[in-house]
Amino acid sequence: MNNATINVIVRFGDVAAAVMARKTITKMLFLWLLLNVLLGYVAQTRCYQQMSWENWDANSQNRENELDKPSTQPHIIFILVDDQGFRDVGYHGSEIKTPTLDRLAAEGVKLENYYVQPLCSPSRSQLMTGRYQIHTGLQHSIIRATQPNCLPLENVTLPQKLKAAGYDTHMVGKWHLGFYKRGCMPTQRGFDTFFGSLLGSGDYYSHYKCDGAGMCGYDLHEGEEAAWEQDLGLYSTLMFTQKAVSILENHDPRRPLFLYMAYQAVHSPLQVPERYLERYKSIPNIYRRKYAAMVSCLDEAVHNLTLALKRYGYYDNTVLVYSSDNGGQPLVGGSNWPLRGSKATYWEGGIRAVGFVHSPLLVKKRTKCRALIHITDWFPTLVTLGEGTLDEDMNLDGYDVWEAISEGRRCPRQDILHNIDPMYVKAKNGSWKAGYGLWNTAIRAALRVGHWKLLTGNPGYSDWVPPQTFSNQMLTKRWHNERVNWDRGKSVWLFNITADPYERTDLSQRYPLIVKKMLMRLAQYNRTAVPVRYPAKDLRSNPQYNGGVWGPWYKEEKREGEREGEHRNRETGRSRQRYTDRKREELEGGKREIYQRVREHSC
Ligand SMILES: [Ca+2]
Repeated sequence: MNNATINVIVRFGDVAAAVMARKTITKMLFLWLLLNVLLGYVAQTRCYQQMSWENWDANSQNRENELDKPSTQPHIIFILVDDQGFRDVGYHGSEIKTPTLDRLAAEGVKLENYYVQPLCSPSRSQLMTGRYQIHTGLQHSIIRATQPNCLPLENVTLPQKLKAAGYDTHMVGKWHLGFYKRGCMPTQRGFDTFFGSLLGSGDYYSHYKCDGAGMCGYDLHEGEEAAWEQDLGLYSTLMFTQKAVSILENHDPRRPLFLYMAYQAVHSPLQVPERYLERYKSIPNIYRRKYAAMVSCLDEAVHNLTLALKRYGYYDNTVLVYSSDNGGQPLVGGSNWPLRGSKATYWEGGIRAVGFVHSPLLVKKRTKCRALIHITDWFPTLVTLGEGTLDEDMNLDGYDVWEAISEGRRCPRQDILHNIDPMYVKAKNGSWKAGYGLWNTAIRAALRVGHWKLLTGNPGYSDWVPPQTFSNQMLTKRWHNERVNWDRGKSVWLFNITADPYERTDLSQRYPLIVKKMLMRLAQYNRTAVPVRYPAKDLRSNPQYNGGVWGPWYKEEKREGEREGEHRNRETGRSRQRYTDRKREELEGGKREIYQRVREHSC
């Protein structure tokens, strides 16, 4: 092969290589373009899908649904009844008919080992704070109308905690936690609104309350003012229910609601619309008959309240708690039979209460909860249910008992300090010696640990009182004779409450070691007690200095803007006083019927 031939072959090879390279580039270019077209289509399709009106509508609907969605926080309706005795509900074998309470309890969870305090202010203070009386300074008696005293302001309250968790908080009914200065009023302690009385045991129609001679005044309030304009002279059970229904009607059920419904009923004075009395003609004792009628009216009120919960769209997401604040008072018709003692005592009749939870949100319904539950437990239980926060430095005495109630799980509470009251009249027979040098048994105290209950000092009226004791029927003397003979001279008692719920067999002599252990526990608790707050009567509290109205009398907290209002108040004070005087005259003259004529269709 000559050189010319070789050159031709080389040139041909270069051309071929060049042609091959161009084809490859063209192919790659084509594939790149194809890929771009495909990606563009996909992107365009996705974009179209995102921006279509249908999808836009659906998305915006989802966002709205998110806003419309009911809160996961349940509505909390807490019904606190005044002085309803352990026996005074149908399902505890009472002759009093309470079909609503029976049904609500039967469909929910009956609390059959449930404890409160023996008096109004103590129970209410523990409900509001989740703390024992020895930790708030309210361990003695009640907060009296004339005392410059109230639930100490350093305590965070249940409505404050729920409010911080996003709840709207409303209170209707009886406060009884002090009002001597503005900062003590319910609307300053966590409630958005308040309609009710600051004290207890006022007239059910005129809402007029006397606390000793010359200390009389009007006690119905809207917020922090006297509710003169709103007062139609209605029976309070009916009036408070109407107010609660109005709150439910005007509140948005998508927002969590806390309604504290603290009925004046069924505390004395024994007043009730006539038609409820007709059901109890067969009860010979007039006190018991009136009391029974008052309970029936209350039962109807709770019925109307639950109807409103359903009507206005709350019911499915509601936890309703029902509780009495202390035991019944047999002298005015109440009954704790067969429990021992009564209101104001540390016997079971004073502190073991009617209570139940009704809610579609309960896991196990139609059951009885026999776990030890105490009124301080509502604070952590309800704050946790409401998705609120519990800080460790709150030093709560209550436990979250929701799982014990709702699912029947083990209850975290194993004991209850019923109280230590160092101011109560000392028991004559009490001594350090009787308390093995561990405790002065002259001091009034009561402690529960598991099945055991220990009492020291003077626990209070200790008889067992059958419901008809004060009737005009013949009674056996058996129950009355039992008490005085074998209780005289004692200052320590020990009972196994599970085996002996009626406290008939004192075991303190048989089990001295258990007594000693429990006395040591009392002493331990006592080391954590704060000083008792029980100030002397302050005559400046007299309503005559406040336009005839019970209300704050410490003026130093007045805001600048209120100065102007003071002049107006002085001006209107006289006319209010005239109004108050007229009401008193009407009452004293037996003219209550003018109030009773006002519509009383239903409680
Ligand atoms: Ca009470």
